[in-house]
Amino acid sequence: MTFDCTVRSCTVSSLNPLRTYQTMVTMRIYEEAVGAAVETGEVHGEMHLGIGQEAVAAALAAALRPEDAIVSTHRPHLHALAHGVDPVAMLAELLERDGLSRGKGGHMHLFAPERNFMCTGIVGAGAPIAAGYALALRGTGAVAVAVAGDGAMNQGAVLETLNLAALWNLPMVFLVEDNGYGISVRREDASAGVLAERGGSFGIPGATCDGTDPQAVLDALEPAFARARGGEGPAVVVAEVYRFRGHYEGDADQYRSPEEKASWMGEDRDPVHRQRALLVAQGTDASDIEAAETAAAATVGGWLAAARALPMPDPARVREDVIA
Ligand SMILES: Cc1ncc(C[n+]2csc(CCOP(=O)(O)OP(=O)(O)O)c2C)c(N)n1
Repeated sequence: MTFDCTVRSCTVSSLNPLRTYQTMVTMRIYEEAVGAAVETGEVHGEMHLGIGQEAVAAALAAALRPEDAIVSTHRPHLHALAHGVDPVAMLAELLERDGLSRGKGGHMHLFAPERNFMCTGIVGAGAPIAAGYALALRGTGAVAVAVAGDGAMNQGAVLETLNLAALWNLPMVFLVEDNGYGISVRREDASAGVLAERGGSFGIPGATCDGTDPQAVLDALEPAFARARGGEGPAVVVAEVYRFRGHYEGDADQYRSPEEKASWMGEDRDPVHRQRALLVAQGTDASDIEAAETAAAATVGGWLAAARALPMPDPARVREDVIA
């Protein structure tokens, strides 16, 4: 099964606002459902959700082609959905069932080789892996995306990969979701300079965009993807976002003030509400908006039921896929 983020079928650079809204609502409900499963004890262990970062994923869905590769982070679900990774198999994996990684990976080790998708919980480690994909894809017109948080941009692996990507002219896009924090550490206290300029001395161009607006993100991504597809090498795109939940589910989250949270999470800046407001301002029929919301909820409800119907991992298969 794949999640049809129909925003991907756009042939021009402007997103279909209603379809984009439905995609973003679907993504939010998906993450909320996973959060609820953590709360009820259905899921154990750390869980990092992408709630608040839906606009980036929706734009990514529009920019990506099926043959592209993407290596995500410890906050991977929305990027996986954007690249058409099977939403039921992923949910099953998150629910500790026989899912995408046969129950052996969990939420930070999602692998969908048929979609050229994977993620890693080692901060910054996705960049060199994405460079490997890019090396394999070089000359084909396909692109490898390395997703990073603002915190990851200070990791040696990312800085080394920026160098190699420029040196080897790799078709890569470094997509940085700058949510202002690496766990509890503010970007200002950890990062020197401007993140979009990190590749500057290697000759890599960078752009910063409003990560709460899917069209703004796509406007920044498109030239980066076009450059990489055209054999001109890598680019950096930084999307300024806010994570609405703690770093992980259960995080006491006392390092962010109520005022700061309110300034990002109010209806005027919440990406999902913003997209809805855009539809209203454009005169979209209220019944069409409601239909999109109903369809999103029904879709995720169906996925949840399908995932919960899958078996628990078979202990007899525990040694499969393990290489010593
Ligand atoms: C190499 C490494 N160091 C530390 C950690 C622990 N850790 C997990 S997430 C995280 C913060 C990452 O921040 P950022 O890259 O900004 O991503 P965000 O969580 O904000 O999405 C850290 C330090 C890790 N997983 N890997």
